[in-house]
Amino acid sequence: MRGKREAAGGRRLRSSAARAGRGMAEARPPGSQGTALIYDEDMARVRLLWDDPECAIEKPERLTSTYARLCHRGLAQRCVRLPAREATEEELELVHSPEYVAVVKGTQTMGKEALRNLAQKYDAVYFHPSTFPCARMAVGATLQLVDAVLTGAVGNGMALVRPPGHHSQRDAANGFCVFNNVAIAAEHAKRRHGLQRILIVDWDIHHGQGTQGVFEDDPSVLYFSWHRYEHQSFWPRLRESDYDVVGQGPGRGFTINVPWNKVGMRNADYVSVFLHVLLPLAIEFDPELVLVSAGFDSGIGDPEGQMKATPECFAHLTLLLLPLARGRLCAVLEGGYNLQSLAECVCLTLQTLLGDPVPALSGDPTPCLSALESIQNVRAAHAPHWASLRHEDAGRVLTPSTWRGDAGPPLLGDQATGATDGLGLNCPPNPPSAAIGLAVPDSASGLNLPPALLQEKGVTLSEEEVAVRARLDSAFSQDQALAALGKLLALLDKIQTGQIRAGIATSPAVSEAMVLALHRGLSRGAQRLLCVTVGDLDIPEDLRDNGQILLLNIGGKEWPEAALTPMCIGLGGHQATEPGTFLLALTSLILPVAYSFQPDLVLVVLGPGCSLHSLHVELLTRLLQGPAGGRMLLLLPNSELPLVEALAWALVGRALPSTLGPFLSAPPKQALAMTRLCRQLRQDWPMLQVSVT
Ligand code: X5A
Ligand code: ZN
Repeated sequence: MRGKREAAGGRRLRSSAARAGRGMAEARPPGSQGTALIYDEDMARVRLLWDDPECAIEKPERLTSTYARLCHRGLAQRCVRLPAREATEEELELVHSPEYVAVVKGTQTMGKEALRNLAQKYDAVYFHPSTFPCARMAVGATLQLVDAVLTGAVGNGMALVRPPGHHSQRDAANGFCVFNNVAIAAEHAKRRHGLQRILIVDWDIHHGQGTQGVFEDDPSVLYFSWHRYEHQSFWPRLRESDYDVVGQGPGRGFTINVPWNKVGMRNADYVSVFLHVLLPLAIEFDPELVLVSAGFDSGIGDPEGQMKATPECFAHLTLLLLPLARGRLCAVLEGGYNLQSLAECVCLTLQTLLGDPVPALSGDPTPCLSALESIQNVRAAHAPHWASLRHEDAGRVLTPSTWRGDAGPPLLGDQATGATDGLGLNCPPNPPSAAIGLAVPDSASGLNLPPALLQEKGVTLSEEEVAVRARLDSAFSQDQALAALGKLLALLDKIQTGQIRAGIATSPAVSEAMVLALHRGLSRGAQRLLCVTVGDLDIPEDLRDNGQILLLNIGGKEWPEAALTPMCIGLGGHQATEPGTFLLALTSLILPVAYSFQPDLVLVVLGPGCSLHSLHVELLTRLLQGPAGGRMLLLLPNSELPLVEALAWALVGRALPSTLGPFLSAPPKQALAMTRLCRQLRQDWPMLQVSVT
């Protein structure tokens, strides 16, 4: 990618300078960032005036019923409410031609027949006398959101808009879209805010061919889209939606297309694509802003998408994007036509932006063959352009990229009605138990901690637990160590009984405390316990391979290969904690294994010799909240008190203090070892799969 990066304007240099003092955005006091919500019922005015079954699904209730659900859940009330505004014609012309803007402007005074005739010049479009003001407001709302995030007024946010935007092109309306809200916002961020790297994540189930076209030769905008494709038989049926279309000229490598060649894709398919395709490239790209073309026709029950990803999947997708760009994420509504599913998916997305814990991801964690085929193909297509994929022997492409005759007809008919009965869409997900528990020495009182933190006083230890005293090092006081253990176990109990969702504990004897916590966790009913250790920490034989504890060590002493089992995985050696190697391990191994295991509790333990960068400890903490639905206990040595502060904020969803860049690739030797390890483990942990072979 080096050549491209330089072509994008020496951004490495400038972006690190920007990091040193970023002005307004940097001045935001920690913890005061909010989540913006932009909604204006004026955008519900545009509606179809004639009979057209294709366009009838894009109706005003999409907006009003979604907003009603956000209010009902109390989510809208927790957001910073920003007014929408109508974009200026100059702003529209950041992407669209003046001639096209004039055409749309002219619809304000047209009668029904003239509107209908104009609509026929485009594919899947309708016009209404309020189309122009509404579409201008959809753009303006998106710009308001981007301005608020880029000036640091808020940390992230969502704009509920109509009409949608991602199919719209310089000179054409298309697929219900009039002006390209997100593309205009990206141009605005470049021109008005001087941004050099913007990531657009288009998780709508249709290909945003409009957005792709605007940025196809632009290396400053990385455009990612997945879409129902079915070998080019699904609308808009374009050759340019396939995985081998990667951008043009200086923009080669900056367009990522993931075609879904079958319907019925599930949570595991979506999360796999994020872990194995989007995240490695996005981390390497190191965006300054993330724009999400947030269409929810990719959610379960949607009549267009016919996919099966549940609403909580969108919480996980959001969680996975939040570490990028210091959390500067703007989600902008695109499609979504099952009113219940749409509203529920929006709730889960907004909840995650607000920092609430994500509910556990349901369903079999095995990606389907068709998804794996797409993953393999898109990784192969992008390997020449991105260092983070280059070490792979992903050279082979499996299926021809164009229309395949044997693909069979798309799934339509009864299943296409989008019934959501019995999908649990009516019952709200478990309300998050907001509390975070803390078990630290009294000397920690000077820390700047988030509010509503529960300070643990401790429990009396059982005799068995007191017996651990025998193992305690005599370098510190026994009373001190026992007090710490008592607090730790009390915290663990509260997590397991659901009184709190996560906790942080320190101990003068981390290794002993960890063993005790593992025993206690199992005895209190944990079925699957994921224990991620960083640094030199050992586990007694009786806790290895007991079928309930999955042990994953990062940066400890290297184990002989024979000591590796699916339940005892070592990424040994100090190299494992170096930035490039760690980030590769996180997306390609740690998270796939964790999501495959579906733990009911995650224990993260930092050993005494932990050399992982504190930013990466924070990152690990945030992302490992995904697999266990937020149930996590962090265990640190007493000497790591400053980290306690950062991790407490990480648990309540505060943005990372800096970006993950500049990108360093893992040394070839480490990358190769990782690939080998993943291959060894992928029979047991299905989310590690990146190919069908
Ligand atoms: C924004 C969006 C879909 C158009 C489908 C036309 N458009 N058949 O989801
Ligand atoms: Zn769509």
